[in-house]
Amino acid sequence: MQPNARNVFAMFDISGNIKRIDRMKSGIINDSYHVMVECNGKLKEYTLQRINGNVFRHPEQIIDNIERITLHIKKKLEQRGEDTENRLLIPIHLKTGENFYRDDIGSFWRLYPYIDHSISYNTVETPEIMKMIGKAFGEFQSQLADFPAETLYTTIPDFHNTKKRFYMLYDAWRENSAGRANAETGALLGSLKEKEKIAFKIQNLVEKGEMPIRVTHNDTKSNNVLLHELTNEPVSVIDLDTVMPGLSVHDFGDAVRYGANTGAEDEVNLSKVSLDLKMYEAFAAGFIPEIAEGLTDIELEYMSLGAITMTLELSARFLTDYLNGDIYFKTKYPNHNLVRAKSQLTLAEDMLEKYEQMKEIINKYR
Ligand code: GN1
Ligand code: MG
Repeated sequence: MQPNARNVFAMFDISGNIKRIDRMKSGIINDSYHVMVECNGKLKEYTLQRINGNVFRHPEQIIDNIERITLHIKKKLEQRGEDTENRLLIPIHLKTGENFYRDDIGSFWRLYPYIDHSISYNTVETPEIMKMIGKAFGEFQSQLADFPAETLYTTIPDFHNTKKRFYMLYDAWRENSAGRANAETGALLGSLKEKEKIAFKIQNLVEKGEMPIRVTHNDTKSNNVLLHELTNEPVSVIDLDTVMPGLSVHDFGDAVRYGANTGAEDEVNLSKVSLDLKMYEAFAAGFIPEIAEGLTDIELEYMSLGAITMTLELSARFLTDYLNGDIYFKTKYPNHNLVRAKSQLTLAEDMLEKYEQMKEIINKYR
């Protein structure tokens, strides 16, 4: 049986009495709880999380990565005389000293301070907000520019290896374990396969050693940034589970894929899905100047292709999971992953039509 969040919380080195614990609506991988504690008449808040062990094979390595990354950022903020209170997800330790709790059924739990007075956006409404999200991810990357990437654990190997993602799709199709290989999924797969050449371009450059490897976030959805509730200035970048050596063009691309879509990631009505170039430009305007100093020409050249690549990759990942019987992403209804795969493919096709414009926009930042 799943242990109770209240009992798990009690293992951590926190004093005070729990006032309430609420399950939070969260990402599509982990489970999160908001915990409110009263200590000496003051209320304190925390985020308790159970890590999905199916996705992350070594949660203890993730927590280690996160602790080192957040302490590095803390030092950077202090050097610049910036406030570090209420903006860093530094893992809180157990009473026994470890930085995570492992329950009897093998689940891993971690505890963070809860960052208040901030908002995260599931859908980005305005270019102004999109620009701030870009700025947040850009700052994050620049704060970690001098972090030794090779000392981080690779929490999910080949996470953004687009070629492997496509090959996993082809395997899932052949294995057909959920009996979902049919004309509809076949057409979708065919459409992705047709775009292999463009989808594999960046990975081919990685293999030739032509793309700089940096410490990147790798899951740059808009809801992984906290902005100040009043000023919309970046407060913190969250969901650091996939922070590992990666590519700046992937961080750019994933953020655009998610936040610059005129429809939802899982939009059923495909006529609503397209790339909003204003949002795309706004993200670039926030992101690129923050990291511009360190960017190479090749990264600038492939920035827009990063968006197309990530969108095709996600379409392939969602379709793979659908063919495998929905074992990776949480789903809300039976063909949710299929809907996601179609919607992402539609977005990628629109991006391909707008590719020249996307490149021109990036050229403004050269
Ligand atoms: C997952 O859990 P969440 O929502 O932050 C996934 C991302 C996908 C995203 C698609 C570890 O992110 O790679 O882009 O869903 N995270 C992992 O919505 O696989
Ligand atoms: Mg998330």
